[in-house]
Amino acid sequence: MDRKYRAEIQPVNAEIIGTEVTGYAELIEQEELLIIKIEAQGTPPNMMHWSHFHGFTDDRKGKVPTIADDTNGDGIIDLPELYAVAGQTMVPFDDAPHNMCIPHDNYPHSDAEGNWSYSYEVPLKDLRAKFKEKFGTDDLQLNKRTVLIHGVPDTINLPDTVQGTVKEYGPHTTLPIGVGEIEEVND
Ligand SMILES: [Cu+2]
Repeated sequence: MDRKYRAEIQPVNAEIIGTEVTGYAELIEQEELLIIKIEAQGTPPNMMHWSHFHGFTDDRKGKVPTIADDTNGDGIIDLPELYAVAGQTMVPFDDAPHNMCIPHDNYPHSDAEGNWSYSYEVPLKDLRAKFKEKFGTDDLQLNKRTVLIHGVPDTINLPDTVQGTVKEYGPHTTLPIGVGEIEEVND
């Protein structure tokens, strides 16, 4: 039987980017496919946005961070502060989620209005195998994961206290701007 999940995306760091990121993600877990759909609004326009599901490997449920989670008090939730609350990066919403390759450019791009949508049908067998290789279990535990949208333009001035470098990508690419908690939907 299909299992259906949904996340309502909440704005994070809205004061920094000047717009509020909203939208939703829908995930349908079928026998052989994970069908993913994301609709995002209010993201900085005309740029790539890294997007993933995040989570913990110790059964904790990932949460949307609040300003209370800004542990270094610089007024910004950066990637390390996000990890502590929403969990680490797990599966990308890119051109091959089942490869679980994170640092690259093949992520959704926002239009001139700051909107974008994403859809993908992921082969579950491949995704579970890769997930097990990386995290030691093939149980995706989708109802404990968070949906993340990242990315602000380089023109936004970020203080030196903001961390979050992944390979050649800096804090502008990885800055969290929208987070949603994935819940199972029964309808
Ligand atoms: Cu992420």
